[in-house]
This record gives sequence, C-alpha cells and structure tokens, in this order.
Amino acid sequence: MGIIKRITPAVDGESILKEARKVLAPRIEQPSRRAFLTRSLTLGGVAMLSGCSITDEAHVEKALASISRFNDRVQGWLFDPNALAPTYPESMITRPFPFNAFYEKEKAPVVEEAGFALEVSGLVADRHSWRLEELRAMPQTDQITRHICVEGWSAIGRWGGVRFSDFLKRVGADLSAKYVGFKCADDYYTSIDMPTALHPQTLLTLTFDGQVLPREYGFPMKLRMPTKLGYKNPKHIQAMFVTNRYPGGYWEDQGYNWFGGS
Ligand SMILES: Nc1nc2c(c(=O)[nH]1)N[C@H]1C(S)=C(S)[C@@H](COP(=O)(O)O)O[C@H]1N2
Ligand SMILES: [Mo]
Repeated sequence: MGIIKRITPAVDGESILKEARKVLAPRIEQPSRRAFLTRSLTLGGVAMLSGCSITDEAHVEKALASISRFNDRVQGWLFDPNALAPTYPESMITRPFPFNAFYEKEKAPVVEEAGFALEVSGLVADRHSWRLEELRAMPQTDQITRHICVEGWSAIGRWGGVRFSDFLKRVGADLSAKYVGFKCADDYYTSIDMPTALHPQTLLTLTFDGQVLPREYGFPMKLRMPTKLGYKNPKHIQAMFVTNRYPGGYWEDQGYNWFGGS
C-alpha cells in the first residue's frame, strides 16, 4: 500500500516518475504550479532533487524518500496557519459515514471509559493523565468538514470536542517544539507538525454527529484535522507526546508522505 512498495523491482523510468510526481506534488491550490512541478520532472530531476543516483531499486527508494522529505518542507512553508478548510451544511453530511482502518470494522479496539485516561508526556509542564470527564469539562466546539482518504474516497462528517490548541496550552506544552505524536489503542501511531496542531480547526474530538464517538470512529477520542489527509487523523488515541524528535507514523513509515496536507 505504501508508495515505496508499489514500485516494480526493475528500474523502470516511467513508473519512477509516476511515483515521484505523487510524492512530490503538494496539494497546492494553483493548478499551474502543480502542473509545472510535475510535468517538468525528469529522471535526472529526481536524482538531482534527492541527491541520489537511481541505478537500482534501493537507490530509487532512497530518492523517493528524500523527495518526500523535501515535500514535507515545501508543505510546511506553504501551510497557512490562518487559512480555514471548508465547512459544510448539515444536509451534506455523508450517511452512513465510511469506516477505514488497517483492519476490518469488527476488529476496531474496544476501549472502556471506566479505566481510560489519556497519557500526556514529553515537552509539557503538566504530565497528568486525562479522564474523559475532564476533557468534556473544557470548552467544546464542533465542525462539519470533509475527510479525504488517499485510498480514493472522501466524506463529510461532524466532529465535536476540544480545540487542540486550547488543550496544548492547558497542559503547558512547548509550543515551539516541532512535533506532536500519538499512540493509539490499535497499534496505529502518527505525528503532526506544531503549526497544524495549533490550527483553529484542529480538534481533539469526543463526539461524532452529536453522539459520543462510536467505537469504529475512534472512541475514546480522535484528532480531527480538516487540513490533513485521513491517515494523519488518529482514532482511539491513548497517549500523546510533544517532542523535537521525528516520531513518524504507521503509514508514513511505509512511504506515505509525512506532512500529508490536503
Ligand atoms: N487508530 C487508527 N486511526 C486511524 C486509522 C487506523 O487504522 N487506526 N486509519 C486512518 C485512515 S487511513 C483513515 S481514512 C481514517 C478513517 O476514519 P473513519 O473510520 O472515521 O472513516 O482513520 C485514520 N486513523
Ligand atoms: Mo485513509
């Protein structure tokens, strides 16, 4: 499924370029810039951008990974902390909302509220674990946004909870740190950049469609970011940490682009 795994064993120029275009093209709005970035790409360009030769499969993977890191930086520069993702009217909510995970729906983890507390660690002043009640006692907000999955579908849903920037401030997080990492009840993990963590539409959600977040959609909590692709939105969060050391992610470590903006 990862970008890297799809490459054929032989070093085939056209498929390398196809993969490189996918890894490279940040989801920038201006079609002309995107077209320029992708059309003008040659095998020599891939080698140059990445500083890698592309003589065998290992080299190709190294080159693509390096382009993906380059793409992270470009997306980081282009990210506008004040630009809002579109929101939608209630009538446009997708019902039923699709389920997705690296396993079938029946396998979604069962987390009991009774024993649950969110672990918070790393570069934060207050490392106490949070019970759901405490999170529910913080100011709540909700939004109807579009979730976009790289597997080729998108859907509109309503999520409610605590603005993540409020939460980070409340725990005294080092807001100049680079990353926030997440560990989930199903062995999923991911991490995001601090500017996105502080974006006004980034919510630590506790509800879906006005109800307690259902098991399959991420109970006890899901980080919802309409500025990022689906795989960057962790469900079933158990622990989070603030760090300057790159934490990677479940799909990201298999070749998906880390920034994953949409
Ligand atoms: N814990 C966990 N979070 C996850 C995933 C997962 O497998 N486990 N899959 C991601 C992907 S690829 C998508 S598209 C969305 C799907 O969320 P949904 O089931 O609410 O549609 O969850 C994301 N977060
Ligand atoms: Mo996804």
